[in-house]
Formats: sequence, C-alpha cells, structure tokens
Amino acid sequence: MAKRRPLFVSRPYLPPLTEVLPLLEEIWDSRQLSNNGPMAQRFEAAIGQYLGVDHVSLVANASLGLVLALMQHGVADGEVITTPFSFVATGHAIRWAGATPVFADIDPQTLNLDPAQVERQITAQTRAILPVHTFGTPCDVVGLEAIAKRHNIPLIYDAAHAFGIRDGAQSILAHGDMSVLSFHATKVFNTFEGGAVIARSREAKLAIDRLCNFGIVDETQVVSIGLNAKMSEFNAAIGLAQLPHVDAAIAARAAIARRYAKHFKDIAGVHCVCMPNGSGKNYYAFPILLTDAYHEDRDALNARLKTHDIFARRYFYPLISDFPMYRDLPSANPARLSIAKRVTSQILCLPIFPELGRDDQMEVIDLVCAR
Ligand code: T4K
Repeated sequence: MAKRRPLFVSRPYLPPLTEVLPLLEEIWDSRQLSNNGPMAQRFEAAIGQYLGVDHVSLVANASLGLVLALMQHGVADGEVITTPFSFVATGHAIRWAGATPVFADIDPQTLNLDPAQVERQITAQTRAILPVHTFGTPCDVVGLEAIAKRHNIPLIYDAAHAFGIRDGAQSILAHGDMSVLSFHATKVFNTFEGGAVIARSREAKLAIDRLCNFGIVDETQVVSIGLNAKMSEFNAAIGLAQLPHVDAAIAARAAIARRYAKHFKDIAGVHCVCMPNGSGKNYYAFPILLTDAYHEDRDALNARLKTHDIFARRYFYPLISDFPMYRDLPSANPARLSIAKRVTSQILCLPIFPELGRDDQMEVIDLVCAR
C-alpha cells in the first residue's frame, strides 16, 4: 500500500457519500436548515440511544456546549476548578462563562484531575468543578462526586474525548451534573463541527436548549441571555450518516492501539498512557510519555518524526495555565502543578485514525523504537 504523506496525528472518518446524499436531499426539499429541524431531532434521538443517555442537547461545538453548561450552573463571577492539562478550550469556556479558572494538579496515571488536589482548591468562591476525561480515560468519578456532594458544588465533565466511553455497564456520561461531548473533525465521532450537552433531567436539558437558542421560550418570551450554539441540519445529517459506522471505526482504532502497545511494551522510556484493555474505550488518541530512560527527549523524537513527514502532536503542551491569559493566576504557579508540568514535557500523541495503514504505522513504530 502506498504510504500516506504527510501523516497527521488524526484524519477524520467519513461515511460513504452515497449515504449522505439522501439526507442532504431531504434538507434541500424541506428548506429547514437550522433551528432544531427534523434532522437535528432525529440525530438527537439516535445519539441518545447509541450512547445510552436520555437528555441530549445538540450544540455547534463542545466549546459552546461547555459555556452553556457552566452558564446554566451560575458560575459567573466565581471560580471553577479545572485541569491545566487539557485543550485550551476548557479554560476559555470558563472565562466565557464569566468565571475564573482555578487549576489543580493531575493524577500521574490517568492524567486526569486528582480529586485530592481539587478538594484543596475549594473556597467560598467555587461555583463548579470541570474535570476532563482526558484522551477518553475516565476520571475518578467516585472521588470527584464525593467532593462535589460534600461541598454542594456542581460537577460538569468536559467529555470532549469521551464518546462511547463506559464505566462498567453504564456510560461515563451518566456521571456528574452535565457532560459535554465534541463531534469535531478530529474526534472519534464527527459531524465536521458539533457536540452535545448531556443533562441529568428533562428540565436541565430544556434549559440548555433555551440557552442554545438565545434564551428564547417562544415568540414573545426570552428568559435568559443565551447564545446561538445550535447545530445545523447539515451537521446533524452528517451525524446520522456517521452513526452506523462508528463501531467499526472504533474497532479499527483498537487494532492500531494494540499494535502500538505490543511494539512499545519492552522499549525503555516509552510509557503508553492508554493501554488497550477491552471494551468501553474509544482509542481517540495514542499518547505516550517519554521518560528519562528513553534515549532522547520528547521534542527530539517529535522533530525526528517530522523529518519523515509524520506529524505527531504534543497534546497537551503548553499547559493551559502557561498561556498568557492564565499564567498570572495564583493557581497557575508551576510549583503547585508538578505532575502536570512533568507530563506536558513528556507527552506525545502518535497518529491514530481508522484508515491508518499498517505500513504507515510500522514506520512510526520503527522510528520510535530506533536507537
Ligand atoms: N475540550 C477538550 C478536552 C478538547 O480537546 C477540545 C477540542 C474541546 C474541549 C473543544 O471542542 P470543540 O469546540 O472543538 O468541539 C484540535 C481540534 O480542533 C479540537 O477540537 C481538539 N479538542 C484538539 C485536541 O485538537 P488543533 O488546533 O490541534 O487541530 P488541528 O487543526 O491542528 O488538527 C490536528 C490534525 O488533525 C491536523 O494536523 C490534521 C488533522 N485534521 C484536522 C482537521 C480539522 C484533518 O485531517 N482534517 C480536519 O478537518 O485542535
């Protein structure tokens, strides 16, 4: 098979165009392009059924979904405790919702927020906790829930990476007060751009739906200062066409993850963060940590891969707390984020996507394993 160059960290899965066109014809016929039309309603029901959750609100992207979820929990002028080891959208959403992020350190195994560190950061100003299921690895939902309950603080999960993740028998999205998924092009399941907010009750879902549509209740009533965060009919149609293929796409990712894990098992200094261990995972990313036992540092390996036109990515480097708009916050002090600091200097996400060919992957593996 011809090698694919450049080789990027991710490449979107797309359904056959022939399966999309009939859905687009329906949109063309109806002339309903947005505002919770028939395609969005069908997709909302289908995605809820697939994920095993009841109260789904489609949104234009996860960033807006996070803002809506935080707004709904009244965080404005308060503090929201979150992880510094995430995509910058996590921090920005807190700011757009009118609150100040407070960073807490992460667990060295899961790379997710450490509940003990979260509890140390709780003050009278804390309005919510916003953990991330980083790379689809479930947070310590039990520990976080106990803290949230004890202090009566809402728990909102950034589940941008967590499509289809299960925690035992149930969806990981069943935890916390709300969870927010991303359906961005780079994700396990994509609608080009898109996302969803998962709520615990019908009332909470309706509140998000209203916030998503300017706060409108009906033609004469507007009850909140909402946004326009609606998913269009086009994106919903893509979602409907993608859904029948997502299990196969995840299975293809799993095979790729297994091959990486097998080859890296005995390589000194290469630690696989998400060891493939069965169902309930989605293999969104394949992050490795390069420790001192490896013969070069993370940036040197990344540069070496680039000379072969292979573009791995340092997700997440820099830490959110190191960006200029956050680094002066007291909680951004690197001395208090020692695990996150170490992880951000060691992390590298290798290419993983359903259509990654064996030869291409073997070249990545050989380059990582080469001395
Ligand atoms: N919370 C967390 C924890 C997140 O990770 C994210 C997003 C969010 C919230 C916010 O979700 P959204 O509002 O986006 O729904 C990418 C994505 O844009 C972003 O969605 C994602 N996380 C983040 C981890 O990765 P970049 O700036 O690294 O993307 P970019 O354009 O460099 O793409 C990465 C690679 O993917 C490219 O090298 C090539 C490939 N690619 C990308 C796109 C967009 C394609 O092959 N086709 C494409 O259409 O942020």
